[in-house]
Amino acid sequence: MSVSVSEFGRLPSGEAVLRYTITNASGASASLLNYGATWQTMFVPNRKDELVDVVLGYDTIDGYLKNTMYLGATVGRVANRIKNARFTLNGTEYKLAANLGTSCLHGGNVGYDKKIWQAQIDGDSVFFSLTSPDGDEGFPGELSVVVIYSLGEDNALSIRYLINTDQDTIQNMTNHAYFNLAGQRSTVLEQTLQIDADQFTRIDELTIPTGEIVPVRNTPLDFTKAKPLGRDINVTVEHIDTAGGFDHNFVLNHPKGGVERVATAVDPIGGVAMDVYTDQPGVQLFTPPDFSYMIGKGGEPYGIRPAFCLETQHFADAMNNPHFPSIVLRAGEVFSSETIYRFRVEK
Ligand code: FUC
Repeated sequence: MSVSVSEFGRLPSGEAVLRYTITNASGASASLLNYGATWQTMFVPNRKDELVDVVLGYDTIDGYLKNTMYLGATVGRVANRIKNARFTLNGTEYKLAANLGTSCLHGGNVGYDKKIWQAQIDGDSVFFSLTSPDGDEGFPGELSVVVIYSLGEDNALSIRYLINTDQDTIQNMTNHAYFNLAGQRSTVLEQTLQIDADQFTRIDELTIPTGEIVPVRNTPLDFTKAKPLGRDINVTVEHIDTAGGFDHNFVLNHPKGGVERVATAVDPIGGVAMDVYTDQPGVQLFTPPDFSYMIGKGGEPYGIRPAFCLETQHFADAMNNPHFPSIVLRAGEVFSSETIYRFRVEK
């Protein structure tokens, strides 16, 4: 196992953006940027033993500066939508930056995805830390965040979060990797997905939770048995059409609690499989319709149905739905969570 560091580019301010690459003994590797604590590459072997880069991204910092889709970024302080960009905590209403219509999306105008993080190599891991000031995008309390990426010899990338605050606040962070298990330029429609979730949180036409927790059974959101992503992606129920594809939070079954396998995706052609493990209660499945406007790695545009995201997190808009698991972090408490994306070859 080795960790190397190089300059990836410079911000308009002249500040250097650094790239950290962790490589294991078999040659699999993960690259991470201190800009947005971003997961930039993940090279893993396929059935022919070729190394395939299974996360979408850019070769230059310019791509990331123009990136409005959070490719590989660490998202915070609160992932996904907060309805009407406001919430109430301890009897006080907080107004947040509204950067998606009237909602606050992925932390506001300048979320953690657009910040330079402090980075440190520790053994086989890269630690990224960030201090988010009191009032950042409207959120109360100074939040201290550490995100730790580690690569195992078993081709598993672990992402750990350690978060604390000096005042009661809310937090719900995730990583926004876009996966394509076949590599950079094909559709993911044939790739199969299984999610261990018997329920999902219903959304409205603006992709905001209605508050209902609904069984997946007899709906296109039934991924309890593996099925190709393309099978039900064009249906007109559960706002799959208005969302442009899947953009839904699944309520994970978590039979044992703790960090456990919650989803598996497979590319039947190349054979790359990915198991997702987490202790989080939910996972947002997002399948963007069309990235052909986006020039990705290799200087070529991405296309139609280019990837899927499995963003492990608490449920969207939890503060405005008190029956959802709480995202409140109290002063002095430490929130700790882990998600692992483990890659293997299916014979
Ligand atoms: C996902 C989705 C959102 C949004 C964003 C870029 O998290 O849930 O709808 O489009 O990605």
